Amino acid sequence: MEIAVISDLHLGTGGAADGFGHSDSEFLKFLDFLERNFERVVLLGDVWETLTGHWPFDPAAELYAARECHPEIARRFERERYVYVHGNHDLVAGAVDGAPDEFVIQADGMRLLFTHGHQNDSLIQWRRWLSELGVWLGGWIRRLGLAAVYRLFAKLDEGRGGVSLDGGRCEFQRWAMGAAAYRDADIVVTGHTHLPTSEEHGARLFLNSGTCSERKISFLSLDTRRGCYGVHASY
Ligand SMILES: [Mn+2]
Repeated sequence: MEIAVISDLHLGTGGAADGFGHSDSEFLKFLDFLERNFERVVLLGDVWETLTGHWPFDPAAELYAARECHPEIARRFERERYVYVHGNHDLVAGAVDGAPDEFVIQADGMRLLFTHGHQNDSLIQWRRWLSELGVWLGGWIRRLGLAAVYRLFAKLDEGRGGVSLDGGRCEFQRWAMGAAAYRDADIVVTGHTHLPTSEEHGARLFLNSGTCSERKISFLSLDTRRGCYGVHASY
């Protein structure tokens, strides 16, 4: 089976707090390319930004507003080819659309686990209101044009998330490999970190789809028949 994976689009309601950074028409051409070349396109979480509204804690309203702001992309994602797994910024899609928080498929003798990866973050798991308040404040910092402050907070949050470019020391990858072992998966595919990655851990493979926000484009190509797993990034 040939599968493409994209994640972390953070499609919002337009304006300065919308981190998507692409024109919808250009992005639709990228989706055309994926649809032409892959049987399935997995949307691996943080597709919609539902945490940075003018008021906090109304993610369902933000989800509808974000879709109204990007109507053609929203319609496109309803096609049968797309599989939607929610993340932490679009957690509400679990309740609204029935999007699962993980998805396992078996193809050509390989077992693949798809999960966004926020489940690894103890702040998101145990103090969700606090992490969501932080994201909401981040939205206002961007609206107020304080880009340097926003970058500083993003950097601090990155350090907190236990993400390292060294796969052997990366806590996020260690968590993902544990999840893969638990699900008996040969390959675990994640998003969340915005770092496109491929790293072998013994007989298992860790993959991260990176991000399609902030004017960046990255995606994974998985060909289970040929055993080819590619990371593609424009940054
Ligand atoms: Mn995330």
